[in-house]
Amino acid sequence: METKKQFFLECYQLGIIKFGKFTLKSGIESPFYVDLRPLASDPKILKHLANYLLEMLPLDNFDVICGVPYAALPMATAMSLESYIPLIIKRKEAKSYGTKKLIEGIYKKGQNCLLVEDVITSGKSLLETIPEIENEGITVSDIVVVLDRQQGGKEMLEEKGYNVHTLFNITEVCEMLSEENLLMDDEIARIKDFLEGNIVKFEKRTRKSYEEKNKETQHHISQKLINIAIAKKSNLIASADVLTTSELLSLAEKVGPNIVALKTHIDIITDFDYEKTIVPLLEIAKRHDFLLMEDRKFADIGNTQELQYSYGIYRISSWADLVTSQVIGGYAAMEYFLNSGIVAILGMSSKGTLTDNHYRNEAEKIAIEHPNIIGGVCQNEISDSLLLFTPGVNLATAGDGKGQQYNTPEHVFKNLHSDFIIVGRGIYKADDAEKASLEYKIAGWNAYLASL
Ligand code: 5BU
Repeated sequence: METKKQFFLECYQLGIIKFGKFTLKSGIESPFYVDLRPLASDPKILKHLANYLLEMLPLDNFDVICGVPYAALPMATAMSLESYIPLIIKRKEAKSYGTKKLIEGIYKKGQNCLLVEDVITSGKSLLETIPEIENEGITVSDIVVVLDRQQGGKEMLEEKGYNVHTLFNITEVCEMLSEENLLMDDEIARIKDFLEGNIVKFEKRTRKSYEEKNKETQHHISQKLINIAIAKKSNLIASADVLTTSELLSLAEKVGPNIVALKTHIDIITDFDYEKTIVPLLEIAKRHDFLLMEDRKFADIGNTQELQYSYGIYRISSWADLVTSQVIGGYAAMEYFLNSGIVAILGMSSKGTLTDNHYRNEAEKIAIEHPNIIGGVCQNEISDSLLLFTPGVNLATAGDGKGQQYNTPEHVFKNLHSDFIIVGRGIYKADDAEKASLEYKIAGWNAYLASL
């Protein structure tokens, strides 16, 4: 059984709430914008929503259900289908011909109506709708609302004697999104300010372009990577999580023209052989002009990491332009990756990751200070003195059923100021990996340009 939070996160994936700067009907500037209409386009979600709403209500009290037009109409319909409480329809404007009725459907005077609304703000539109129903001799005792923007509407209607039931409010929404690293602390602070009635300051957060980052970085690998990005108009790193040398080489050949780097987990290659795996891979990388990034995620003391980096069958230091490393071993443990640029793991994309705010901040301090570290992997915005690499990007799906949580290129470039997206299954599992890599390349580049 899914929790209310899981349900909300599914709804969120449909794009029902956006954060940024929005001018409301009233002219006021709001740090968030809600539109629940997309929920009606997902039948499973709409059905679940109807049941969540019905669960909160004393159903025996209602003879009819009515939705406030338009957004709540499909919700009210779904609730009627799930509960067998008959639906009546309220028009936005009375017909200018025929019956001139405002309320359509079968009802009798004296019946009690459950009113359904998608979002409640000041409560003004509900206050206009209620008399139109009551004028037909129907009473309204209860109002059920999907999302309360917490701007006084609920309290105002309760004072007038209506029972107002709300499924979510904006404070809960912020908490749920923050727990999932989907909302940054400064945005939450701005929303809190807004709800307290203060004028919200929208300082313009700007991001650095590749050219600006190139000028500032000292590390030759960052420069190389950025130069390839600019030349190819690509910020795509394909993650080659395949199991054989032939799959690896074939994927590299197909996606090569569209990527800045190929990310490997070299220890999953079952038939690894330096001569047959690495030598041809280096040739393909050179020919298509991309770098090799070994996602080894080192996590030991410096001495062990040094050995793991250069010895054993993989001899990573001899071929990887970039390596990923945890910074759990501390600053000194980062000294020994001399041939590669280090990408530090600051925050992870998996559900329930332990990389909380405190960990991320401490790890980021090391990443900023250490000359061998060129950037970080993170699901949050990080210092713009680092390059930000963001995995967990997929155009088609929100998760993999194994804890991976996906974002879109738009989100990671605009909100996190990412520099590079890392895409695995979105590309290597596609029927046509070459075509998919081109799609991600274009989507990533356009999202980068739009974020400037
Ligand atoms: P996917 O198929 O696009 O989900 O693959 C993502 C790749 O990025 C995969 O190789 C992971 O090991 C890697 N990854 C990640 O998904 N999330 C993280 O936080 C980190 C790495 Br760190």
